[in-house]
Amino acid sequence: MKRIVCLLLICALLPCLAARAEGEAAPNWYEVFVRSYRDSDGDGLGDLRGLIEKLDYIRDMGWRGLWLMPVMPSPSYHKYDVTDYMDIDPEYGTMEDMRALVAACHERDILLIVDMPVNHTSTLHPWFLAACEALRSGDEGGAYVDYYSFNREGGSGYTPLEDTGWYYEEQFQGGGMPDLNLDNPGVLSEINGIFDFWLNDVGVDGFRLDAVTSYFTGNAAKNVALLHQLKDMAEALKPGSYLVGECWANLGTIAEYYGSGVDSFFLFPAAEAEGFIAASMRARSKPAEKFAKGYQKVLDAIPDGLLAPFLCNHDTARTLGLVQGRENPVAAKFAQGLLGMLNGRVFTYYGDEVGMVGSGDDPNKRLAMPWADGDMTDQPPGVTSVEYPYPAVDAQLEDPDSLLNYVCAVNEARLRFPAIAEGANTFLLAEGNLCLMKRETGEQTCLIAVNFSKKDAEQTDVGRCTIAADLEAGEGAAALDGTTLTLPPCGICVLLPEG
Ligand SMILES: [Ca+2]
Ligand SMILES: [Ca+2]
Repeated sequence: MKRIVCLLLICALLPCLAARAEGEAAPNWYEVFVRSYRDSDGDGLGDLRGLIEKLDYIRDMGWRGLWLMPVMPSPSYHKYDVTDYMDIDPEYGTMEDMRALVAACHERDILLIVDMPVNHTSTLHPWFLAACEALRSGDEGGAYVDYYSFNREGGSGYTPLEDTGWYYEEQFQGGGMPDLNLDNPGVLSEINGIFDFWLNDVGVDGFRLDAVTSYFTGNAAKNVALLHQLKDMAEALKPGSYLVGECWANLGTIAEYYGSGVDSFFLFPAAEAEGFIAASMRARSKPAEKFAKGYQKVLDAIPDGLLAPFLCNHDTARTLGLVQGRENPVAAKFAQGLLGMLNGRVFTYYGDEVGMVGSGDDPNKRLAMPWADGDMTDQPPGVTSVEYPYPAVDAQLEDPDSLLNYVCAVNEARLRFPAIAEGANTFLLAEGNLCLMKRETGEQTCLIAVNFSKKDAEQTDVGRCTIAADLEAGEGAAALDGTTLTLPPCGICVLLPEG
């Protein structure tokens, strides 16, 4: 009897242990705008319960990490201006729903991080209201006044506080987002309490740190020092928690910010139209060199950091437009394939897997996720363009050649072959249309071959290998004849060397 109980216990524990190791690797991340994702109660607004309904989809697609744009109470639809850092916006649900989401994610080995905008609060945050009240009553030393940066002169980045003669720092002007005074130890102590609440009480696995270059605008050294403190804070509160920062800047600056010890910073040099992925796809000649040069620059600048590559996010134009993929699903797939072959933690913006589009005004970039024809949330306020060039999720799930199933295959390859995400990269070849990369960890070596040509199959000698994953954006399949690999146009293939 005892033995059976023991066995049962071991059986119950084993999946947890195995799952933990897999979850920790989490090479594939998914950014979700809750409001536009899934509505569970029919009010037209996406919510946390709706997101829980879709966790099996997210898991089946191969994502193992989830970044939620802000979920805390806020007067805006996007919620980057917070009024209470320790609650959930009622539009999205309750703290009980949040805890249920954390549990449901962890049951599926999905890590969950929440957006943490601590550069600024809402003008309606009780701290700011108290500070303004104090100033209006002539109490300059009043409670919370030193939580913000007030002056009498105004100047760049300052907004007048009506009827007072005071100005407050507001780097994102017009949004009702006064900057916190991050020099104030009292504010840092509040942040420590907020981190503790989310990491330990709610149980999330880390944070996406919003707008880190605006902590102290124009002072990278101070920003890096503060990020160092925030990383230490998170590590002390919950060892192993994951922090990824939004340092919207050039490669040199991003590399400098890695000095803070924060795990990752979004890799803007890979993203958007001018990033090396879209730029190499557009190149009229030598696309492989262009890609290799762009990527090698990143690897040289950030030799030890955990990269966080992405193509687009809620602030940028969506991928489909970047790569002229509206009428060209091959280009749409190829972009996702190239992204998926990079090192580190790859972030996909929700809806990119079904070819959503959006550019211009922010709400256009945050449209409702199309689950089926007519099955979606309301569109965010202020939308000026609603268009869905590709079929909805349900139709794409049924179509083996869909963009969605291609993204799923890319994610699966990253899960099956950890060397893709974790391995040290060497370019074995980057000539004309062909690129051959080697990825090595202590345990695994794989090769990644890419044909950038839109028209012709290309051949290269890859040594004795087997094809481990064939990610074909277009027609045809990869083929090995001896040591000669033939790749169809826009073909990507993962190979395992023999012996
Ligand atoms: Ca709802
Ligand atoms: Ca600031």
